[in-house]
Amino acid sequence: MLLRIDHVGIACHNLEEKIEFYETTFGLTVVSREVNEEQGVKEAMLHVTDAPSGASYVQLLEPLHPDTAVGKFLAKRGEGVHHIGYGVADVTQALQDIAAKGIKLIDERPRHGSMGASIAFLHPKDVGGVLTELVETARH
Ligand code: CMX
Ligand code: CO
Repeated sequence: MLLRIDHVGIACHNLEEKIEFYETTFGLTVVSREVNEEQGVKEAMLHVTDAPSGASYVQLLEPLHPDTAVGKFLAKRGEGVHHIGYGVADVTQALQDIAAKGIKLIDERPRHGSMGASIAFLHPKDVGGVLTELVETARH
């Protein structure tokens, strides 16, 4: 079901500062910057590598307001790894298969994610404390 690690989502207070850190420390390149109002974030995708099943990224996330998923996370836990995003071929099918195993879904249906992807989250309580995102990359 899982094709690759699509991205690791990292919560931060200052997106521009963290982008510069990842660029200068690791030589990563920003390939996309977006504001996603629905998810309550300002975010950047930094390309790490390509693989036969698709690319992998670091996703840097700054909250738009304190009362958002990432804003609450920062207040409670501080900066750090917020979620893991796995690539899947068909996010709707994957959600159905995972729900059938009794795992709690945050999203019953896919939402709009970075770079035109369809995304959906699984609840961390049913995934050993890991907020898990499924990502179906946009077709070109
Ligand atoms: N990883 C692991 N556990 C997390 C978590 C995270 N990122 N965020 C919250 N939790 C845990 C909390 O620690 C808390 O656990 P306890 O009950 O044991 O204290 C519990 O989940 C509830 O936390 P909360 O602060 O009350 O937050 P909410 O229940 O309001 O929301 C969650 C938690 C996961 C449902 C919410 O963050 C969510 O819907 N996330 C999905 C959307 C998202 O994260 N969008 C931003 C990224 C967008 C993108 O990747 O493109
Ligand atoms: Co993500």
